[in-house]
Amino acid sequence: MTDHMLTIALSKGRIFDQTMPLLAQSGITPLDDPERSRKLILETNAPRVRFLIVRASDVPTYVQYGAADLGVAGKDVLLEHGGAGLYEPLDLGIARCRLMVAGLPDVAAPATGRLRIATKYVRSAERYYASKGEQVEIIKLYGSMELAPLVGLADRIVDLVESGNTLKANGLVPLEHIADISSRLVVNKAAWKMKHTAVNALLDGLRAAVAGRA
Ligand code: PRT
Ligand code: MG
Repeated sequence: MTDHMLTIALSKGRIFDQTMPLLAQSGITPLDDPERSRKLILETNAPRVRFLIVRASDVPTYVQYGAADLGVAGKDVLLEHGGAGLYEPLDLGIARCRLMVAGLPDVAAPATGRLRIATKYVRSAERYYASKGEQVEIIKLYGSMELAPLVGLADRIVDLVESGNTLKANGLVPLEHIADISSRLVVNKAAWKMKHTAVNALLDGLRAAVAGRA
């Protein structure tokens, strides 16, 4: 195995698709397409750079523990992870969406008892309702949050909204805006020191690519 100078953790789908043009402008292109190849380690044209293909929510973990030097993760994922062991030096401005509270239209909060909130964003939801001074019951889900209010599992959901089509298709409406979300470059704190030259070169390339896009 070659001694890789930089290992970058990415998830398949929108983050990979939207990060590739930025990396390409910095001179880095993968030798395989992760949607077609089943490889989880992708070599690139740059002999000392490789990509790891991981679940979106696992990117901060790979970087935190130094299995990857850098990664690209949604702010939603970083808010849940907490950011331990990571620097977040660059907002890539990609995979934009909003973290929102949504629910059925014209449904009042229950007169008694706590509002039930279904979400996979437990920490963000807890923080949001705590900041409003509201006591709620958070119900952790791993996906298809939109279903929860339709079948009486929860009064509201906290989820990402992009076009709003998913909410609309399920008869839900956006109710409250919690945060604007985009994907961030994250760097392992040790790699930031030990591989500063390589990390900085990549960061400069990505910064220029992001600025050129704005
Ligand atoms: O799919 P997997 O379980 O592996 O992980 P993931 O769903 O976290 O990954 P992925 O690739 O779907 O999302 C990666 C990142 O993209 C997220 O962490 C966000 O930062 C960002 N992003 C941007 C989004 C969306 N837009 C988005 N629309 N992530 C998810 N969605 C989903 C949303 O959860 C909802 O179900 O799309 C639906 C809403 O879209 P609209 O257009 O119908 O409003
Ligand atoms: Mg997904």
